[in-house]
Amino acid sequence: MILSKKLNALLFGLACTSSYLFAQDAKLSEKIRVNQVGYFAGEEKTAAIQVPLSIFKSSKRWGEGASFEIVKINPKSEKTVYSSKLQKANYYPFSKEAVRLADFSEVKEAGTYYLKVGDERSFDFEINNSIYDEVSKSALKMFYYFRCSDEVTEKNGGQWHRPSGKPDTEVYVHESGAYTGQKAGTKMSAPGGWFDAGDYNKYSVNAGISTFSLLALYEAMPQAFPDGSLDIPESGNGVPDLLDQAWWNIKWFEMMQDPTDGGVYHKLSTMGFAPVNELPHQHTAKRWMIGKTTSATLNYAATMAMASRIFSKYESHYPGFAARALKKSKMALQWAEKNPWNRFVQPEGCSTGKYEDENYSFVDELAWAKTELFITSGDKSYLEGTAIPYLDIHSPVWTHVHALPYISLVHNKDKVKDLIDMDAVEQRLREFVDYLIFDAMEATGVAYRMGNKRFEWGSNGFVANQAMLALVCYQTNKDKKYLNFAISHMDYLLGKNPLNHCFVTSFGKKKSMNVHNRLCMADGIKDPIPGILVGGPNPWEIIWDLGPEAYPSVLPALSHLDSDKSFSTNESAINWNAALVYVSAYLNYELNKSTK
Ligand code: 9MR
Repeated sequence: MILSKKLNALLFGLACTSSYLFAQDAKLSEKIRVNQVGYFAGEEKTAAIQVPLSIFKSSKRWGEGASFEIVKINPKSEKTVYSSKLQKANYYPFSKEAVRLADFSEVKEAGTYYLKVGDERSFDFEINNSIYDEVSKSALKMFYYFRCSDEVTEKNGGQWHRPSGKPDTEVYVHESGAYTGQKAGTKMSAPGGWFDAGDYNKYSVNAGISTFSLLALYEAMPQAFPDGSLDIPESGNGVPDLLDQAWWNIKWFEMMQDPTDGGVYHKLSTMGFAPVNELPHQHTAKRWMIGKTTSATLNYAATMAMASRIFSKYESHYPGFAARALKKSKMALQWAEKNPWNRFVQPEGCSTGKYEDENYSFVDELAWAKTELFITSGDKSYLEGTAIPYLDIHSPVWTHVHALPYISLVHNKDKVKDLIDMDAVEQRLREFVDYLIFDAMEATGVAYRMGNKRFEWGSNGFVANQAMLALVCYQTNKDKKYLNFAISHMDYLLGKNPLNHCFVTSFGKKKSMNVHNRLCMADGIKDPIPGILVGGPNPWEIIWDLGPEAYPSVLPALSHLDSDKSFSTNESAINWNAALVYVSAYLNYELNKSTK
């Protein structure tokens, strides 16, 4: 027994040494960028290889090129299973680099691989049929760790368990939100919800769009996260875990409405941010209902109308909710119609997030609210004055919710197709995404096959949201270009990017370790909460945190630092994660149906 143990250890040692030796043949290169999690066996697979800019001065850009190899790592050996030429070089203006893509879509066998160019190699990556199983689960589980007014148990949360904090059973209406309805000082109770981002406050407009993305996934793919799939306290309650997660926010959001007049408070917040070394239960500052805005109220009307139709399927679990939510949605719409231009003004003495809407119109929020009410009620008159299906589309973000009504219409096509011109709805959405695809395949983003040009706060959120739009287009006609666009955007988030960095915590090889998030900064645990998508490169506000000198580069796609002090590039936020959940889960389920 002892001998065989020793023998095993020896053999194991030899095996490790030999694969180590193999790996040493080629040295790891920052210039070879792959999706560090991996690729779907049957789908497009590309890696990006940075080459000298001088390539554009030589004929090499168009002609002869270096070749690459895909090496399969077996337990005791490594073998080149595929080789081909790199594609012609393209210029990526956002990082000022020349990039050649390696297409190895033909490699379809499950396994662990790396990509080799000359004597340089990439990180290892996997190829299999359910490559986003773990990423999608972690991205959704993140919402459990972010729960306000709840403990994270050791059973469900492992090493990230923590006591309950911020009960929010005593919240006071601030004078900034008291110009209609309830008086300043009124005591309200609004427990639950998610901490918005790196801070412990709850902001209505961001809560709404995040809830939307999760519920939209449910409407697109109700089977994606069945009951028991996530290991959360509600697992086993007979409701899909996806809805359990959304519910935690919805039950709080419901309480953000002034019951006397239907207006919705803009945020539930302390007056200042909590110190970064305090967990929720350690920070007990007074909580306020601050501001009452048209954007928050319309966002609420939309979210409640959508939640009403979805949770009506689970009436026995949430008795009365569906009818109540629809009523509250209508009340909210009425308030907003009477108060069509109430913008958020940060009150004096308050320094928490503004989610301000001063430069934007509410045309999109109105269209979203009315369209959700139309879908839920079947009353076509709600569409009047919304410009749907001819409303302009933008990449979804809390200031721009134009695309959301289109998404819900596509997801509810069967229910509404006799009442609205669905061809026009789908065409409008596809036209917008086709433009993003043009950018990704033929214009500025061609080097990385990236449609996103918006390197601003939460750039990774734009990448994920654009991928979500593409997947909704895919549902309209099953055109593979939409699927490929989403896959390529996931590749970007998981490592195939100019920083060679994986932006989702606990995944990849060059990992995000130091996310700007108080839960992670104050818990004394080295590893961050898993499944967090960090904000991403953003050159504009780095001056607010560490300053430009601290960053490796101030070029748009390179202005990112894995530092917990870099809140402008390395924070978490529920809206970015919710889109990641949609995209990773949709792809995983769609491409892996047969094995579920
Ligand atoms: O998402 C917001 C971004 O668009 C703004 O530029 C930025 C600065 O005002 O604020 C972001 O939102 C933050 C909010 O204000 C407070 N909680 C953290 C949010 C995400 O970074």
